Amino acid sequence: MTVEFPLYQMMNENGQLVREDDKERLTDELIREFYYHMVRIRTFDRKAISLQRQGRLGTYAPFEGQEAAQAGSALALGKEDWLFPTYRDHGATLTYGADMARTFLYWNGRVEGCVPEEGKKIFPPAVPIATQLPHAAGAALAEMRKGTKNAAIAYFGDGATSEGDFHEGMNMASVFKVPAVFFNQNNGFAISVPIEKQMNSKTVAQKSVAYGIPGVRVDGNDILAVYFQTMEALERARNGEGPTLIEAVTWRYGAHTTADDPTKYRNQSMSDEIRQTRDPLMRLERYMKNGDLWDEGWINQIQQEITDEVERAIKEVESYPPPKVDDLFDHVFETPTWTIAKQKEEYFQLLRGEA
Ligand SMILES: Cc1ncc(C[n+]2csc(CCOP(=O)(O)OP(=O)(O)O)c2C)c(N)n1
Ligand SMILES: [Mg+2]
Repeated sequence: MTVEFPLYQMMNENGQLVREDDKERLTDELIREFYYHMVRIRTFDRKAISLQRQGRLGTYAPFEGQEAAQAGSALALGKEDWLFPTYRDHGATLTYGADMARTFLYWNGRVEGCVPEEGKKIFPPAVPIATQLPHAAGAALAEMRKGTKNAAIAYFGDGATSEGDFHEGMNMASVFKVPAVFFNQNNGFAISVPIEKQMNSKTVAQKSVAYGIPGVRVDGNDILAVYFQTMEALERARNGEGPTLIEAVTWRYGAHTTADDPTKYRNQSMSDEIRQTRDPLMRLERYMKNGDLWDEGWINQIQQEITDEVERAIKEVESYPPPKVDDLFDHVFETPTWTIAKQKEEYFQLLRGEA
């Protein structure tokens, strides 16, 4: 049986609107906001790789190529919504208001990197694949029971859809009709495993059928499509219509992490080709140029502001007090279990030279 989930686009590769009517939904201000955030997160991402290469940051998971999927979806969120990211979603968390210095600290293994800005409901990145989906379903259920209009969004990759937690989260959310958005970034790979070797379904979006919820397949490099589809999913969530599965079809240009070499499992010429034709920033640039919105002065100004912001964040990170050994043990549970308490005691004995 085939279930068709056509790719939804608002803006084609040449930066032209697919349906002229959509022009009414757009303002120059919104377009500039999209562009600003994509430049900002791309600048962050490139800097993180450079710092890792210089030994100033730990292993890092780049997201270049996925900026439209991340910024577009995060900009659709309301201020009181919950965001459950993975290790590759700093573009989304930064756009949603995560602190940049703390985001760098996360990649230096610092517990401070898991603490969101006051009032921001951003969870620490989930590294165990798909575990954040049941968390998001639970947070959404809690908001529903409290009678708020807040929703939860969970980010996850194509590989995550083969995990039990994906199905458990989707099932729970659909049965209880919770206000959740399951935002999948299909970048074609789970580390070195291409999607065709990982699942038998043609699309991620069609998995929504099994749970009786709306599913949409959007061009994840088209920020307009991502933003408006996420907005609609959030509206359904807030109106009591339950969860939505969004598949944003995208591509990561670089390695899975800085510890990976993608040339071992794929032909990188595909990345070069996508960069030429479907790059999310390039596409919006073409749209802006077509509509006379492109202003070199403004571009240089935001690039300078962003570079300064990134440099300030790095300065802050590098003058941070050193980590405490206690941090290794203290935040696993609210009250440590006896096993953790014992491990901590033994480790301190070792450090004192008593063990
Ligand atoms: C439960 C679990 N199994 C395996 C891993 C190792 N692992 C880390 S990332 C990854 C691939 C995930 O791919 P995908 O969900 O497509 O996300 P992407 O990395 O492409 O953003 C795997 C298998 C893990 N972190 N957690
Ligand atoms: Mg993937």
